[in-house]
Amino acid sequence: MQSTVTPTHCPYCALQCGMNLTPAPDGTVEVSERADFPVNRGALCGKGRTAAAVLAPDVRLTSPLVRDESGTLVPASWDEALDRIAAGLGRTRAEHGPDAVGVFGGGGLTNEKAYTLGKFARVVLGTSQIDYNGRFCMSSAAAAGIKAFGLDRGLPFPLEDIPKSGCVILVGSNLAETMPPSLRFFTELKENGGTLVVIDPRRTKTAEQADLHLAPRPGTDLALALGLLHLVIAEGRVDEEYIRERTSGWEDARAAAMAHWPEYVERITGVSVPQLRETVRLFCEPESAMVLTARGPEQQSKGTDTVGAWINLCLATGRAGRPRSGYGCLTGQGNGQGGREHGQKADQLPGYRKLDDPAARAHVAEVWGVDPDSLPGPGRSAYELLDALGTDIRSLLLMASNPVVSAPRAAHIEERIRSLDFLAVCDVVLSETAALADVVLPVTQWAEETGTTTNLEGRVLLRRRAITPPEGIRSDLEVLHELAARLGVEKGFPTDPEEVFEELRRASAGGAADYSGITYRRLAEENGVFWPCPAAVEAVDEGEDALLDPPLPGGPAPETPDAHPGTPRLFLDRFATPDGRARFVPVSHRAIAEEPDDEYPVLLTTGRVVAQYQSGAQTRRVAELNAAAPGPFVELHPRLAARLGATEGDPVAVVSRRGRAVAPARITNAIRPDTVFMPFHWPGEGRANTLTNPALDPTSRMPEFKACAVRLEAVRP
Ligand SMILES: Nc1nc2c(c(=O)[nH]1)N[C@H]1C(S)=C(S)[C@@H](COP(=O)(O)OP(=O)(O)OC[C@H]3O[C@@H](n4cnc5c(=O)[nH]c(N)nc54)[C@H](O)[C@@H]3O)O[C@H]1N2
Ligand SMILES: Nc1nc2c(c(=O)[nH]1)N[C@H]1C(S)=C(S)[C@@H](COP(=O)(O)OP(=O)(O)OC[C@H]3O[C@@H](n4cnc5c(=O)[nH]c(N)nc54)[C@H](O)[C@@H]3O)O[C@H]1N2
Ligand code: SF4
Ligand SMILES: [Mo]
Repeated sequence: MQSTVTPTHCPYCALQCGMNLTPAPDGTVEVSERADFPVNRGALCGKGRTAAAVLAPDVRLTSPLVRDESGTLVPASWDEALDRIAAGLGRTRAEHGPDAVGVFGGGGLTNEKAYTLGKFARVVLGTSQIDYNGRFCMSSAAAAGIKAFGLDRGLPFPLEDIPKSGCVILVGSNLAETMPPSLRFFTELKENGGTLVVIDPRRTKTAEQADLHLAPRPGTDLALALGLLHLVIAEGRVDEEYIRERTSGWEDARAAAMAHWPEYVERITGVSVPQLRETVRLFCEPESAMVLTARGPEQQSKGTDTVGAWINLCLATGRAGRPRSGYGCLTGQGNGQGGREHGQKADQLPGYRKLDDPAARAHVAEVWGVDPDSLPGPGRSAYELLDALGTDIRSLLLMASNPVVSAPRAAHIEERIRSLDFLAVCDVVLSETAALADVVLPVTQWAEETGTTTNLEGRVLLRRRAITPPEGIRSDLEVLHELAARLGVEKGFPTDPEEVFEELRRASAGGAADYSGITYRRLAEENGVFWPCPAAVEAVDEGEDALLDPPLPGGPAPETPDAHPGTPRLFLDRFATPDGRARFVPVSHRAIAEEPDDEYPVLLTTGRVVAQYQSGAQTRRVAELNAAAPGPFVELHPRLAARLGATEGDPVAVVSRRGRAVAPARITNAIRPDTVFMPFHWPGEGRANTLTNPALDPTSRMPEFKACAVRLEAVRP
């Protein structure tokens, strides 16, 4: 075993905080501060600090499991488990055709794994039916970003630009809990004289830091953004010159905003006209300003239009593609950004290429050594795929997601999963979804394998192997290699991550997310490289010259003086649209899919707490985190609690058209009286997703996690 300190990155969220790992003689690993990484400068949240606890053999899977004749999962050899998966998937394909085999991936997978999983689906299985949990995450922001800017990269600038801005509007992000080390950038913003506006139906830890907190009714952010744009126009704060020179489509967007009078917007959102005016003042007076969205406004059945409306606000005021200004999305999962670029998405090929673009198909087919016509077309989105399990889709290979806990309308999805002919799950722990599988494969984790991730800034990072994985565990790449071979494809599925990355570089070359100039060596020497990063400066199209930025300190390795420095800041000279202009999108307010009524009079919104991660599959196995956040709860206003006759800690039933969940009451003034909040980290009785509405955004296919109608019932303890 190596005994040196290995600098690497956290396994959890999209900040990808830098950390040092040191193996101890007893087989455990110590996580310690790594100060040289600019995103967290040594700081870690409790999840990152305790991440090594999930490496322990007593909480993780240590052997493949197969379901025996009595229906119990029992340990099996790798050969038996892999043979069973190949037989299960192969049988479905033979009997029902390739599209009856589904693949579901995750934004926690490294770029190498996401790339290989997408290739495996299209080349080995020949199925179009692949999607991933990122659909539930930032797909609305991605769709809006592509419409407006021609490109989707979470933040178009490094986090270190935030303190230099004049004002930041944070829409539906609770980053004090979801990305704690990033709070520092906002504290520095205020120290530098900038202001912070937070928009959240709850007065969260993040909202407590704000100069101004707006608490709209859940699901009304679209109206709110339109109301702000209306005031920008009415108060003569539009940047006409910028609009003329750098945008298109203003007239229609302007007309749509003019229909959203402040008083009308106040009625929809519950945010007062003076607060709207104050927001406009704070946003427009400084020389620079930013809007950052997270899941609050995005996880709505109109999330794409909502983000579009916030982008319109930025464009109308000349706050995009200029220094210290812009629109950005705070992505979520460890590789939420890279995971959406390299082909595990239903409509996508590596390099952020479109599966229905003949030139993209030809390019990738050549790298893969297959006939372009053999590549399937676009498939279903994540919820639609899960909803089709047991009917159109008979077998599923699932890697790095736990939909039994995290999918909307989860009881229905759980029932769909149970109705499959065959389910195989690769995971590090026996998640609630893995527990339903016919075969479970135990895979290596972050500290045990090398791979790249791309953080919320578009910074590609190298996670390094620091320890040897336990005997009997294999990597996701080894699994896909073995399955490909068993399904008749001997070549093209290497198990060495660097070899995969070398192929990914070629596949992504010339695409929107171009990684061709990035190598493992550069990543080891620099603190990450921002994409697009074409192979050499000469290779860049003239039209893309503008994407070139001055090198970051530490720039390309000296041995490769011609190397492209990467692109920390996007759009400074032109947007990534064909004419270089950003596009306004005309949008109008519409209601959420399920408005409260007499039977279901209260709004439910959902989200996260600092000590648990996602479906909790990993963090519920860490004692320190469980002590801090032991179980689900229903956050509600004293007025609602009084009406129920509930006091702090009493069990409360939350009932929607999809089901019923029970959890203890947490009574607080920090939430709107018409709204309750539940975190979604737990299975069982308190599972928030039993209640949520799978109404989908028409463009991004994002479900409406953030707003549905419920009623509350007192439960006799
Ligand atoms: N501790 C922790 N950190 C995480 C994660 C985790 O599970 N746990 N997950 C990671 C991932 S994958 C993601 S995507 C990010 C998510 O990061 P965030 O987006 O910050 O997390 P959420 O708690 O889902 O939602 C943020 C806020 O949106 C508010 N909200 C609810 N409805 C609305 C609405 O209609 N409008 C507005 N404006 N706000 C609303 C909620 O009250 C909540 O405070 O966090 C990442 N970091
Ligand atoms: N109600 C409600 N529901 C939500 C949300 C919400 O705000 N409200 N947010 C949504 C969002 S933004 C997201 S991102 C999803 C996330 O929800 P999930 O997709 O369920 O995410 P995780 O819980 O992170 O599941 C990842 C699983 O993969 C395993 N794993 C981790 N790393 C690896 C790896 O390298 N390989 C393999 N094979 N397995 C690995 C973990 O152990 C875990 O079991 O939830 C969504 N669901
Ligand atoms: S903020 Fe995110 S990346 Fe940083 S330590 Fe916490 S979970 Fe890990
Ligand atoms: Mo997410």
